[in-house]
Amino acid sequence: MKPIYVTKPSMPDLNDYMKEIESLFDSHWITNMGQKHKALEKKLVEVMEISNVTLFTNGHLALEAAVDALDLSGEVITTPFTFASTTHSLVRKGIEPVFCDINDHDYTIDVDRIEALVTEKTSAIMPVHIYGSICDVEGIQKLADKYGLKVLYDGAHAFGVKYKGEPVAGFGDMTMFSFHATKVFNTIEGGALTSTNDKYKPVLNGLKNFGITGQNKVDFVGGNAKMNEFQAAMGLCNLRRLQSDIRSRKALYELYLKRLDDVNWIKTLSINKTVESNYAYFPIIIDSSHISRDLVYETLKGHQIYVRKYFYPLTKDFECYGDRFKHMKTPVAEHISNSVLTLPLYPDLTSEEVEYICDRIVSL
Ligand code: T4K
Repeated sequence: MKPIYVTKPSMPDLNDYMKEIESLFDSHWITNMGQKHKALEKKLVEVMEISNVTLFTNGHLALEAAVDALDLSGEVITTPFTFASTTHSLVRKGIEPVFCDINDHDYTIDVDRIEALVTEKTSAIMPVHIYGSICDVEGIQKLADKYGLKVLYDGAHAFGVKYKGEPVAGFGDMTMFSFHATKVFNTIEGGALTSTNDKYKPVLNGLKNFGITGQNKVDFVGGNAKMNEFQAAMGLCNLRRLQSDIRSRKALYELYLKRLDDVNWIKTLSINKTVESNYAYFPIIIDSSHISRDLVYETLKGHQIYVRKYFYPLTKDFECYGDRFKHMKTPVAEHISNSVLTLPLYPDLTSEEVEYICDRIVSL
């Protein structure tokens, strides 16, 4: 058996990609919002069923641009059970993250705990659609409306997901999607911001291109976060395999469920009936009274199965933050973070490999 990693990026057929990039070798226009960038943005407006899509070179810089575009300041209520990017995007912009706990069924923000964290300094809520689980968008919007707060979703994992039949790209003031190599849809590195509000698109275009709004005009103190043409070409090719990729993921997800759902020391992630999933991740929660999470991790590693502890440690406990956030208690997030493993899941994974992984796990 070859080593099995937690994920393996979807890649198009080489000839398909060569055909897609051929014109770039004629035009020599390889970045700065060229034809491929335009074509991908247009296609994503269709696929994501949303009026405004702005592409970025990666998801993280998209998040930072969103913080600027929404003019966030003071405190933002968010969760620590996430990738470094979510918390860093706030701290790097001089904002104080205020950590709310998560719920223990789909690991998204616990809406019932948000209100107690609102202060005069709160400018927004930044929840995470973790693993592609969709937050309680109605409950969050209700609170945002009550206190006049912005809502910025970190939807890095939620590309293509629908909630009650609605595309997830349209909730809140803005949503960020990551198109990193490890995601359900990738542009190698890449990301996008979506919004139903037309006013943000020109601002975001400025923020990702030095604030340049015309040849002799610079309106914003923007940075550089443009997606290049080779990334966009990869995206155009990968969109053509998206539906079959999601079908393959679903079949493997269901096989994992069949094998692991009845194991009494493992809790799997139940997909809410209101959610049309993209099957991005397969997290399991290990009952430590049976076996420690780290022993499962190490044992699988011994079989060359490289599962990951997404997401451990909590971002608020990162060394770079020292004791700064230690006083903010999030016991559910702490428990999940100490007990979670994400198993390999990607379209090229075979059912035999899933059976092999499950055989190793259930024998523990
Ligand atoms: N918000 C959330 C909630 C996120 O999860 C992320 C990113 C972001 C924001 C920021 O979005 P981006 O700026 O990244 O667009 C990986 C990804 O790099 C990261 O995008 C992702 N979340 C995070 C959950 O996973 P690492 O540090 O775990 O990656 P790495 O290099 O260890 O790769 C994981 C596995 O993937 C490897 O063991 C093997 C496989 N792999 C990876 C790469 C890069 C490949 O087979 N080929 C590859 O090219 O962060």
